[in-house]
Amino acid sequence: MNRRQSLKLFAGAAGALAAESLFGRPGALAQTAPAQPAGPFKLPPLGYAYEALEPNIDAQTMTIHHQRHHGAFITNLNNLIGKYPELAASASDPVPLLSDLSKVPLDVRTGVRNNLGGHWNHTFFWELMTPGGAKEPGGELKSAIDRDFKSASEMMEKLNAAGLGRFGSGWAWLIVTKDKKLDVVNTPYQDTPHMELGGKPVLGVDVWEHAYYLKYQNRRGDYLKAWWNTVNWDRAADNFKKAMA
Ligand code: MN3
Repeated sequence: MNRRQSLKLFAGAAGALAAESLFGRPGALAQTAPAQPAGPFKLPPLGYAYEALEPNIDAQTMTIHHQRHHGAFITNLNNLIGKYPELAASASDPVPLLSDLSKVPLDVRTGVRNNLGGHWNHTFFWELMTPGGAKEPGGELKSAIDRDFKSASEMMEKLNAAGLGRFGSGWAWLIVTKDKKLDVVNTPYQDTPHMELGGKPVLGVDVWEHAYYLKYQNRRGDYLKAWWNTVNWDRAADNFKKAMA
């Protein structure tokens, strides 16, 4: 073995050790991912690899966020069906129930709000991100952003401010309001814009600490800036079109 080969071998061993310290042992995270629970609610696939959004969002954060956090909403929803069987109808489309939570019996309403909201929010969020997407909005969405915010960069600053301004856990959104204008809002916990606001989301970003803490720690603003590099503007344009229909 020459020096170059031995250095390579060493780098590989160090990498394996680093992975081991992060995950306990190599592959442990995948092996201990919670089993898919039985029931109508399913964890939707990401549509890209856990590392695909690096360096903006790291693979470990994506893995835990998708498998554990989103996975927990799925488990909880399938468990809630025992107490509230009508909930099964929301597996194919959660929006009607999210838009009118008063239909949900009081003893399960908070559970439905948090878990169905969380399921909807995260599904929306995964689909809104992509590796190597367009860098800015186009078409009708761009015209509407220019009309309601002057420019995409002003809208992005407002959305960053809404994310930073959400005390504790929640989400920041670009929505189409009931009067078909674009607006930036934030919501607490797993509330969706369909709830009290009656808004239809075009963009949404998770500002719970679990979405960024491993890489950014307390620097939520840095996470928000980096997050824009992951936005799937084609998906945002589709969201806008549906919201305006
Ligand atoms: Mn989350």
